[in-house]
Amino acid sequence: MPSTDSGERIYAIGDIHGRYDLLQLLIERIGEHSRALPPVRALYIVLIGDLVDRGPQSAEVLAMLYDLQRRNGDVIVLLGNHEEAMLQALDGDIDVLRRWLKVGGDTTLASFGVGPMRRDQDVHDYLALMRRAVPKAWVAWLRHLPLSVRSGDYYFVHAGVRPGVALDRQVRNDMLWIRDDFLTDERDFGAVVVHGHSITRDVDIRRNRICIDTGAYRTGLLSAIYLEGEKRSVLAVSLPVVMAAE
Ligand SMILES: [Mn+2]
Repeated sequence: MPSTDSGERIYAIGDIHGRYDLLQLLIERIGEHSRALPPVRALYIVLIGDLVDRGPQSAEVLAMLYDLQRRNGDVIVLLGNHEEAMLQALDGDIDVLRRWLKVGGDTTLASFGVGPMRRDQDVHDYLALMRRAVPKAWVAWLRHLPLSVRSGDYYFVHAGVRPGVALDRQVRNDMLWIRDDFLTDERDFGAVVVHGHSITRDVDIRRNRICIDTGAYRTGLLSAIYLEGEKRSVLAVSLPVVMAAE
């Protein structure tokens, strides 16, 4: 059986995508779960990335995690491809900005009080509105989020890894975006890869990887996996699906 580093209790939470309500519930559930266990040397909560976009409350999700991880170093937030797109859009990459707005960036901006871009609006004026709406401290924090973290036989990353490449040689683009080449590969990757990015109905536990993205924004189901030594179990919370206002 794979194992975490000794004395480490880890809860890894899947893609949140603006579902602040589910994140709050799951953090409460994790607290109850952990309090019922014997004391442990170290407890970590790992967020697997894709905090923002699609669901209605991205600003609230960022506020909560920014505060939590400032007060408590045991919260580890990994970068997802949606945070990457948001950062590149804020940096002024207009092509990425236009693409990002179509994959849920519009709802993220709405949660910051920025309405849709008007047809007659200059894209640079719109960019200026965006930059004013998103707190600078949050942007700086997002910019420095790590891509991966490891404990014992487990390796945590947003999308996955390139099969056949050592874990310490993985490249950013694969770690944030890879799908089929990773998902269909049954080889040992050098550790059990815990990832999100590709939605499955339930937490999908395989020999070489564990997918924890249960599509919260469209299923109303947010999942986490608990890992401690050789122990593991799934925690999940669900609420009705909330579509962002158009
Ligand atoms: Mn993703």
